[in-house]
Order: sequence, then structure tokens, then C-alpha cells
Amino acid sequence: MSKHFSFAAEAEDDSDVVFRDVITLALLGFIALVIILLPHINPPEKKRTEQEVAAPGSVMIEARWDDDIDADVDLWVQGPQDRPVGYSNLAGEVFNLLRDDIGFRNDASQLNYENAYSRGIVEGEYTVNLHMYFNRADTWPVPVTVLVSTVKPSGTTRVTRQILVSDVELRRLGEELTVFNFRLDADGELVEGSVDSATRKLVTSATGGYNFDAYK
Ligand SMILES: [Ca+2]
Repeated sequence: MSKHFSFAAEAEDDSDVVFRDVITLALLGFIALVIILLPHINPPEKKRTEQEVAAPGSVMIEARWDDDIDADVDLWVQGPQDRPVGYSNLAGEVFNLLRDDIGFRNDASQLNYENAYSRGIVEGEYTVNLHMYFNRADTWPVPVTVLVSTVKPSGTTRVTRQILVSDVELRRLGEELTVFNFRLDADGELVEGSVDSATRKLVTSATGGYNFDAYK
């Protein structure tokens, strides 16, 4: 009997130890979980900087030509009191040329598309030109659509509004065509009566001695 009781007592002790171990492990597990989750509970709200809230508007200029024509058309743009921006002058004070398209070469997108984007909407005179740089396809004319849009912040989003569009044709190698001259006011609105296509030369030669002819 005593042996039996002894076994029973031992068994009781063992189960007690196991029970306490389980509690301890569960507690440790819970503490570990809390430590792991602590940084994620009530994360500090991402503070928007003044600059993010008051993101500046932009002027976006796009040129799109026939995707089936292996031609290198260049978009050249000039913002107020800025220098001309195109493939050989990629950045100015106002504009950046974001995408230079040289036709079918080095182009996975199959699009014939160039665009320039401004930093802010600056009041004043803008000019948009096209330059027929090279036409490997030797297909003429090359139809090009040119779009001018403003992108303005509106609450937490941005609103893109097309303000000008024109379909033009390039007819010879080296041709430089002024598509638009226009003015924007201080609110980034098109000034009525300011749009024309009087010729203004923007194409300037490459700086830094880069051999762009290698892409022809
Ligand atoms: Ca080009």
C-alpha cells in the first residue's frame, strides 16, 4: 500500500511540475509575443511633412508617334526663363526629360513615346518642339500626337488635366517643328489667347562630347 501511495505521490508531483512548466512556457511565450508585437501596436502615425501635403503641381508634356515606324523623334521643351530640355540636355530648372525614345532600339516597351515633366507649375511662357532626329524606317510622314497636361494636387490625390493636344506630321530628316507656345498663369491655368505655333528653335547640340550618332 505504502508503495502504491508512494507512486501516487510521485505521479502527483510529476504532473504538478509538468503543469507548472506548461504555465511557465505559456507565460514566456506570451511575453515573447508581446515583445514581438509591441512595435506594431499603435505604430506612430506617419507624419506628413509640409512638403508632402503641399506637393507642387507639374506640367507634363508627351509626344507619341506611330509605334510601327522605327523613327527617333525628339521632344524639346522650354519652361519660363529656362534652357531648352531635350535628349542632349536632359534637365533644366523647370523641366526634366523623363523618357528619350530612339525608336525600336533598346526599347522593350514597343511604344514610341517621350515625355517631359516639370518641377512645379511656373508662371510664364512655355514652348514645345519636335525634332525629326532619325528615321530608320524611312517612312514619311511620321504622325506625332503631342499632349500638354497639368498635374495638380487635390487633397491627398493629384488631378491630371489635359490642356492642349495637337496631331502633327514630320516630313523630313532634321525638321524642327514648334507645336505649341503657350502661357500659364500663377494658378497654372492656360492664359486665354496665348497659344500659337510660331517657330522657335530649341534644339541644341549635345554637351560633354557624347556620341549620339552611335544610336542612329
Ligand atoms: Ca528620341
